[in-house]
Amino acid sequence: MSYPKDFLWGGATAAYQCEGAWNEDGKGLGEWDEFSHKSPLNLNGATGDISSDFYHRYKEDIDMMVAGNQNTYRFSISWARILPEGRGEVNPEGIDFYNRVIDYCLEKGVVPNVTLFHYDLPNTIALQGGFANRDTVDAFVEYAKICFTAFGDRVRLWCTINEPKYYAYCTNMVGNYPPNHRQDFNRFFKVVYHEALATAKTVAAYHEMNLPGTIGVVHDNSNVELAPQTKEKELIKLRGDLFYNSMTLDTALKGCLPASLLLMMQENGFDTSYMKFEDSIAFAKGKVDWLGLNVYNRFYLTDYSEGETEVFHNNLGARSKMKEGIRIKDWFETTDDPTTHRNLWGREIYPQCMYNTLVEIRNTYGDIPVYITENGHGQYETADENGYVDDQPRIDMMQSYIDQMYKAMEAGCNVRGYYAWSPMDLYSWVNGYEKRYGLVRIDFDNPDLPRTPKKSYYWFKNLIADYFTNKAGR
Ligand code: BGP
Repeated sequence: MSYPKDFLWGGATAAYQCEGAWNEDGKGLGEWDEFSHKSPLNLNGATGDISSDFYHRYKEDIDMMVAGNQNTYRFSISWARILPEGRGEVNPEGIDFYNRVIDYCLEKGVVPNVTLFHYDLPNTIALQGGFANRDTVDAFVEYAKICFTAFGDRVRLWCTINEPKYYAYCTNMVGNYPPNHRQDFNRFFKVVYHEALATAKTVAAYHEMNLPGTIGVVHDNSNVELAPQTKEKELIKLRGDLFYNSMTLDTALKGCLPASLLLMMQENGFDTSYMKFEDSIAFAKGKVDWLGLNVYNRFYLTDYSEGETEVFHNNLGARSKMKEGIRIKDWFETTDDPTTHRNLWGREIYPQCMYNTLVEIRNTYGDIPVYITENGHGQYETADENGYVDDQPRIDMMQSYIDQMYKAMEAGCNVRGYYAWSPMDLYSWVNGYEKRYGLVRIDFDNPDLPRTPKKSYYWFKNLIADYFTNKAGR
């Protein structure tokens, strides 16, 4: 059936970006607390100390989702709220908080989709090297098992790690996320590898516990497409996929690392000594039940031209003309498609990537269930005197991506759900509160943090109603 009756429609958030309560009820320090409080690289000084205050207002926010016809909510657990020191003693108040959120979701008919790690390590773990340190793999599995034991009777959808590659990329290549390493390929690959291993071991541990749910990993969609002028088409496509996709997707979906990735790394002098032969058993045993895709853009590549390796990233929005991309010496470089537009942060808006990636994933990895775990549009916003925002560009953007998702479902892709990033305004990594994504406005200048649905909230509500009236079960 192309359009399932039990399709999930909802929104996604991450703990650091919406909870606030950064030092309440026994929570330990996270790496983002440290970064946002102390780093000169925190460009606008914003923090997640209070953010949307979801910690205290979760009922109001979940009520708003329900009133908007949403039947699922994707959120992440703050590792440092459960284990303030990263390992060892559990914080019972942290467990209580997520119990309250999960129970309230279930009471309201909302399916919780829970991510174990969304960018924010406990600071103690970060200080020991984070995912660049193999010990973090074991620490992560311990933490995951605590969550499975506490919440696994009620949570049916689990995700290990949000965007392992993008997290590794921002922390080690762009350098805009803590610990802010720049163009450190060795650390980049090592972090993605250990995240893949942590995913595999956690998936295996979850399956061994025989709980009544399923577990996946969330990848930042990275389908590689080639500019027509590209000369070495097969090579650039292969290198692009190895760099952006295969450590996460091949390990999670096929249960192994591709040999060509190791050859590419070794031929280019990268360290692979941390990869252990025995890990292949962990990968084989740790295949996920479903794949989450955060769909924003594609990677549009062509042959390497000249110059040193350089990462292009725009954290300044309209204050910069920088277009997002990368040039990797002797490998490939990203390029511009003159027919597409970019958002004010220099990221390409390309709805067709939704269809293209879903079809490519099915062709490469088979009939795996896929959830679109994030899709949304960041923009500057001004509210009218009633706090209302007419965010038509967001509606246009999301509708065009959803149309492409429908097209892929018609073509037989096994899509099971769609999550808007984000159900309400929240903190945007490095861009703070300037860059808005929410379907519901939060006035962060008002200490009461009042919520006001935007135009897109009503559009999404009607779209969901229309799906169940006109599409589901067809
Ligand atoms: C994804 C992250 C989210 C969210 C979104 C928008 O990569 O999973 O956490 O932040 O991107 O990103 P940004 O806020 O940097 O624009």
